[in-house]
Amino acid sequence: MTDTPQVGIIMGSQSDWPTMKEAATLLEELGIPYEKKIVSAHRTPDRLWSYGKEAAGRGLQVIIAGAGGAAHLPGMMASKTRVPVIGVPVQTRALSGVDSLYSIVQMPKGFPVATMAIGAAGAANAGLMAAGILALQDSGLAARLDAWRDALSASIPDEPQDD
Ligand code: RP5
Repeated sequence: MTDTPQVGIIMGSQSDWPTMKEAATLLEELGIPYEKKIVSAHRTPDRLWSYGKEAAGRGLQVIIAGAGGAAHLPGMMASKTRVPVIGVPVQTRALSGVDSLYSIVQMPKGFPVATMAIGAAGAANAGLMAAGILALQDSGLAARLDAWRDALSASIPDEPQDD
């Protein structure tokens, strides 16, 4: 997207993208400019450091950080910037993402990460959470988010159907 990004979607690996794409899809649907980057706590620590150092100055308002396994990316990013960090635990093969969840959710006092559910639903909700935060200062976005929520509610049938 060409507009200055308001949201940064970062992930530890290319393999996280199918999950994190859910967040990107929501941001696109709601017309929120974002960027997406691979930033690994373990493999590219210098990239993590400079991304965190520059985030606020570049105008990022929310960072969505997804990682799997020993998922230190969201917490390390929260230690480096005051921009709110939403953490997405990516589902893993070995431990089903419980490892990712535990790595992200138990932050020490002082450096919060708003932790979502494991996997695709968590990534989509991260996009919606970012939208809700930005909508506090943007009435146009607030209206689009309200309409999105109303459409979801309207799509739920009253009764279950046979297959
Ligand atoms: C983490 O290790 C990444 O966030 C990813 O979820 C996991 C596995 O990475 P790859 O080995 O697939 O690159 O750092």
